Amino acid sequence: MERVLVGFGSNLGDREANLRSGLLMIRQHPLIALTDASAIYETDPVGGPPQARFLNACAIFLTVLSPAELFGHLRQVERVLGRTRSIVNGPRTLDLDVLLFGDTVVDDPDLTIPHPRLHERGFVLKPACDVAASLVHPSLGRTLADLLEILGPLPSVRFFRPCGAWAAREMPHDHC
Ligand code: PH2
Ligand code: MG
Ligand code: MG
Repeated sequence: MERVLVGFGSNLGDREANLRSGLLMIRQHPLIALTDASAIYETDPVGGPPQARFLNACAIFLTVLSPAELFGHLRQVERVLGRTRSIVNGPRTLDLDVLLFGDTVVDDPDLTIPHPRLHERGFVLKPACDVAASLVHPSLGRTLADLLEILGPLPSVRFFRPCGAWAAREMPHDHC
């Protein structure tokens, strides 16, 4: 059983509903259990064409799936929620990224774990630190809290809603 950190991003359609539906659909898999969810942050777009602001969030799951199996399930959820991949880094109804998969390092053409830009992105590290601040990045050897601190102030990442807004029920941690 591995502890995995998944990043959520949406900037198309009803962004909050997309995060909520994505989380519900991930949890419908019998071999995936949610253990914690971050607050939702509104973030300025990084890279890609000019586009709308994102909502970003992170969640921790426990699973016995392999990285490839988990990735396949996340891709399926993205597809059901209407994700198309016509523009690189373009607007998306829901983007689901495997950020960390325990201490596992994966370097395949279509799946890289830890996520290669995890440590550079405030819109990932800020929500990640709500739920995984003390986890150590397996190739950089630093905690996510350290990596967030290195980025300095992040005016482009703003608190939007508490975690109860998208992950209300059955959350074992009381910050929801
Ligand atoms: N995702 C990207 C590219 N740029 N910017 C923000 N603020 N949030 C994202 O989730 C995001 C992005 C590619 O996955
Ligand atoms: Mg992404
Ligand atoms: Mg992605």
